[in-house]
This record gives sequence, C-alpha cells and structure tokens, in this order.
Amino acid sequence: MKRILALLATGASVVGLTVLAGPPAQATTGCTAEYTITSQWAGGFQAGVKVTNLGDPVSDWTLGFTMPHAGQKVVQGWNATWSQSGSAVTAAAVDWNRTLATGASADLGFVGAFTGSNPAPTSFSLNGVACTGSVTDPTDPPTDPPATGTPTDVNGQLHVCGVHLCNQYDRPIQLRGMSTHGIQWFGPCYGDASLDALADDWKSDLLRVAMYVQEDGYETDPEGFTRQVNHLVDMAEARGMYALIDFHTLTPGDPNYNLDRAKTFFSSVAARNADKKNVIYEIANEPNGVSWAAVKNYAEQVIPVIRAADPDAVVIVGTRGWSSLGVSDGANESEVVNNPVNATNIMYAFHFYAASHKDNYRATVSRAASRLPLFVTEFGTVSATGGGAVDRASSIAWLDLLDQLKISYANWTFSDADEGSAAFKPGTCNGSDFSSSAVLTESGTLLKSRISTADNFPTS
Ligand code: IDC
Repeated sequence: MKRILALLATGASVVGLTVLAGPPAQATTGCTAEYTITSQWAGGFQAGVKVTNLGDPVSDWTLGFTMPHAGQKVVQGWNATWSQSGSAVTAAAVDWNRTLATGASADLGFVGAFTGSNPAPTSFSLNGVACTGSVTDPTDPPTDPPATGTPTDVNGQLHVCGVHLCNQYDRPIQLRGMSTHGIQWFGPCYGDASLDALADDWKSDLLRVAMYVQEDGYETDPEGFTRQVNHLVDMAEARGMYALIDFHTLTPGDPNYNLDRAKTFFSSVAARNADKKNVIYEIANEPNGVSWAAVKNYAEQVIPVIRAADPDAVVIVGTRGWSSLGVSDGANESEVVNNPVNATNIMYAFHFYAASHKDNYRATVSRAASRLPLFVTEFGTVSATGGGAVDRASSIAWLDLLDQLKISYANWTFSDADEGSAAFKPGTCNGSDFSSSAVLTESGTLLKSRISTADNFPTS
C-alpha cells in the first residue's frame, strides 16, 4: 500500500503560478520532487526521484537532498551523475536531460544501502532552490501484493529500460538461474525431472541453453542443434522459466568466424520463437583475442537478423576479454560506453569466475552498472578453468553485489560434470533424483540456496 505523505519544507515562493513583470528581472524558480521507494530489502533499497521544474526553463541543473541517517548511502544511480558527501546527495543532469522546460520532469533513480531504518530524504532543491513535493513514506514501502505465478507469468515480455532489465510493468527485475553445460555432452541432465527440479525446487527464473558452436556442437549438425535448442525453450516455457539462447562461441574467440552460422541459426530460432515471451538471445558467449570494434561489428550484423523475425526480444552482446567488459585484456567498460552497439533493447554480457576474478572486476561492474545494461549470463564459483575449489567468500561478495544492483545471472553449470563448477555430483544425471541435497556439490548447494529465495517481482 502506498501512503503519500505531505511533504517537505517549501522554500519556493513562486510555484509557477504568476510571473510578475517588472524589475528586478529575476528568473522564476520552483520545483517539485517526488521520492518513491520502489523496493526495499534487508539493508538495501531502490528509489526513484521525479523532479519537475516549475520555474523558467533551465539549461543545466543539479538536484540536492539530505539523507537523514548516517547509514543511508547512494550505491548506484542512473539518469544523473550522483555523488554524496556525508548526508548531502547531489544528482547532476546528464546530456539527455540537461534542459528542463517549464513543467518538464526528469526521472532519476538509485540503488541505496541503509542500516537500521530508511527514512525519506529531506530538503530537496533544484539549483539550490528548495522544492515542494511528496514522498512515499519509506517506513511503509510499497508492498506489491505477493506475485503469484511463475516468473514468466508475472513478468511477461521483458525489455531493457535504462540500465535495467524490466518486466511487463516497466519495472526493473533480476532473474536468477542456471546455465546448462554444453548440450552436446550433457543431454541427460536436461530432461523432465531435472528441469522440474530446477523450476520447482530451485525456483529458478531462467535456464541458459549453452549451445557450443565448435567442440562437436552446432557446426556438426545445425538442424539437430537448432531442434534441441527449441525443445529446451519449450521445456523452460512449460515450467514458467525464461530461456536464454546462448550461441556458445569460445574457440576461436573472434565471433566473426561464425558470422554466417550465427545468421542462419538466429534467423531460424527467432522466427520459430517470435511469439513466445520467454526467450532472450545471447549472440556470442565469450569473444576473446579480438577487438571491441570487431565484436560490435558482429553484433550489428546479427541483431538485425533477430529483429527481422522477433522484433521485441532482448538481445545480449558478449564483450571483449571473455565477456569481461575488456578487463581480462587490460581494458575496461569505457570502450563500450564510448562506442556502444548501434541497437536498442540490448544488454551487455559480463562473466566472472569467483576464484579468479575479484575486486578489480567487481569494481568494474559497480562502475559500469550505472552506464550499461549488464547481464551476467555466465559465472562460476570456482576458477576460470571451471574446476578447483569453490571460493565461497568471493562468490558471496559477487552474488550480494549482483542482488544489490539487480543484475540478472546464470550460473555455470546445471550439470553433473566432473568439475567444481557443476551443481550436481558426477553420475546424478543417469539417475532420477535431482532434488535431494545428497546429489548437490558444494557449488550446487550454494547456488540453490541463493536462487530459491523468494523473488520480489513488482506487479504494478
Ligand atoms: C568449460 C567447461 C569444461 C570444458 C571447457 C571447454 O567447464 O568442462 O571442457 O569449457 O569447452 C568459460 C566458458 C565455458 C567454460 C568455462 C569454464 O564460457 O565454456 O566451460 N568458462 O572454463 N568462460 C570462462 C570459464
């Protein structure tokens, strides 16, 4: 229930009613700020601020407000350049909202952290002039009626809004799920019983279908693999899960090597699945040894093929350096920020392996998340080889960060491969038990405990 409180101090004397003529010629000023907590969880929250200019047009602006409690911090914001000094928060206009006509609004938002309670900010101002406005009382954050139904029932057709993945209500969501291993090798892991367990016990929102292109994959039998992928899309759909179709290029690392195959494959799966709401396309798993310019060029040739058949689906583009946003090649996200793929409704893939990729990778994601729509389409709890021990501390730090930033993820792998990244113990997929704790590895136990917690999908 949303309780709107009347509000904040009004320092603005002129609220856009009458403009007095005559000297001294002074700009008319005034603004309203509407602050809404859109969701809140233990220690974190997401808030939107709608600022409306009631004065003369402004060509540049800064919004200020005060956080009442010391523990309240802006973690990541969007649609403005955010900064915080002690309790004072500022959000400075960015290129696309710098000019505000009289009566025009800018919608900003941020993910925040708090300790204890999370009262509404006070003293909103625009260019130093206090705003009138309203706040939705954060001690009574809007609680959507508990969503009933499967992830696809609740969220419907997805799209990208700002830097987020959004649902049919245009609200940001996080999908949490699992990736298959190579479907050419682990077919027995993807039958009715295991996928029932994934949907019902794991409460997974998502199945990533890893279709290798080389290594005895797609290139050896394009029609057979296309059929297999479509079948898994149907199995995910029947269980209310999203299906992420992963064109799993790995070696060679230049996706352009497989450009013709990608066009053939995606025109076929996009046409066949165009009417479904549960499909997301991932066009190149992990570009490596190749420039961002080459990856971008590949994306700009494959995306139109998908759009021609399935205009409204989200498409995810792999990034340089094994989808590390370039970090594993000594670069960073700026090459993408400065030269984005020329397409809409797209996200960028980020991959990590918790035992290999730590603070500098997390810092990149924290930074990049306010500039680029990110989707962690693959990550492991172990080393980048896919094997070795689970790095529990690093895995938890990563998962907490992704939760906080509402970044969707798929874990490598929902399989019984004989390697530390697999969720099931070797031999599990030959049997019929996919639900007991006895069949889970350490990685599987950790991921199931994280993925199976209640989703918090907005429904209005
Ligand atoms: C690994 C598998 C392993 C297989 C190898 C080569 O875990 O069994 O032998 O691929 O096909 C990735 C890749 C993913 C890798 C995984 C772990 O996307 O295909 O799987 N990894 O090495 N990127 C970083 C790590």
